Amino acid sequence: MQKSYSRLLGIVGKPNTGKSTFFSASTLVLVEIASYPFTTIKPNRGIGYVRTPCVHEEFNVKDNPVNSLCLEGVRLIPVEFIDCAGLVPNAWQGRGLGNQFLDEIRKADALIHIIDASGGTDSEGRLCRIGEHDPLGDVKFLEYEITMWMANILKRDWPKIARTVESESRDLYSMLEERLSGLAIKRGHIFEAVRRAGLKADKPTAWSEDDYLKFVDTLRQIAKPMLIVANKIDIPTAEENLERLKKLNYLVVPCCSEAELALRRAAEKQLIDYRPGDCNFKITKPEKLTESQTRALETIREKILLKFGSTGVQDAVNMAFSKLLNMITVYPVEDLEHLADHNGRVLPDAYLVPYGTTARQLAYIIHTELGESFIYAVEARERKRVGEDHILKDRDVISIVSAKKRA
Ligand SMILES: Nc1nc2c(ncn2[C@@H]2O[C@H](COP(=O)(O)OP(=O)(O)OP(=O)(O)O)[C@@H](O)[C@H]2O)c(=O)[nH]1
Ligand SMILES: [Mg+2]
Repeated sequence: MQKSYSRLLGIVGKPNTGKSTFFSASTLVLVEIASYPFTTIKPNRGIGYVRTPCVHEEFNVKDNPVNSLCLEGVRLIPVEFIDCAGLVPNAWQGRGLGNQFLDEIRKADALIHIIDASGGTDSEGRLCRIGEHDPLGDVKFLEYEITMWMANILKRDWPKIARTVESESRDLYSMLEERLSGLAIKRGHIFEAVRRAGLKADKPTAWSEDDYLKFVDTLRQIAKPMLIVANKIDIPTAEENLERLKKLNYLVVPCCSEAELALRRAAEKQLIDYRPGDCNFKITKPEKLTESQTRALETIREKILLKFGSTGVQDAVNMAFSKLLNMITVYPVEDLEHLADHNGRVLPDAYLVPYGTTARQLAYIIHTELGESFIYAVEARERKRVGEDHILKDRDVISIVSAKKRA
């Protein structure tokens, strides 16, 4: 399986909303889960999967996955997750686990904000009467904390950067990219943030305090795109809040992390047939389940799967990749005839790449040498020869022809 994962997803939110439950359900890493705040104090890291229909059925071949898994037609591509400690108001100033928490999301490419949609935990994550807390406030709170944290990181150097841009005619984007490189923030993110905030990149000393904050807030939205998981959807008060959350400017996924965790664990023990994200499951070993386990599974089927179509965990992960990061799946192969690598393994790898990736860029992602010696590529579906600038489509199977005769 590949060692470096293309993207890191941060699982964030206030304490006690189900972040570790969501993480464990996605990765099957055993972590501490409990109904009080700050159960997690050190971040957990693990490997989960993006789910996509595998192309092997369409091409009518049997595959031998190497960098990913294929479960009966479902290709699971590994991605890395980080389960963060809970964040409380004014964390950016160091409250709670404050800056320590925030530092954990430095490397995250996208954020999954786990919300207790039932309104059963207050703004600090303490249990309260179900429905008492308004989860809409949790959205604004997290936006504010992350923006202020970023603004604070940059604040000390900002006056100097702004002056240098003007006095030495330096490029603001490059200077900021260098300063923010540890936060997985790229030049393109900065360029877009300045543009969207309607500011002038060559006159940063003229930016007001409000302009500066507007820029950082826009940069957060671009560089740390976020979706909302309306968790604990099994609790009756959650449904009304779900409808209200949907009116915000976010992708919102109804979710029951606890149900996904139960299903994944049962599937791991081969008690049920269930692939992450399935809309139903089949009990395979009824004799090994206790009466209460069977009842719990049937409740999940009836109250979650049949009602919402899935538990929501896998949908959230998939959406983070397809909608927040605009990523597609491509299958590079060496031997076009057999859709195989040089060891004869059919459709061995599935790569997640950003939409807009060209054939040559894919070659570089596979191997620098392959990128350098690229001649042309062949798209397997239509058996069409394509040039270096050809933009790849989702589920493309592509063979790269290079001067080095690799791939
Ligand atoms: N009803 C219900 N409870 C859930 C769900 N997901 C998690 N919980 C419960 O919520 C509580 C908190 O879960 P954790 O996963 O520890 O929450 P956390 O956000 O990681 O908490 P901290 O690490 O303290 O920030 C536990 O009692 C979980 O069993 C869900 O989908 N439905
Ligand atoms: Mg936790």
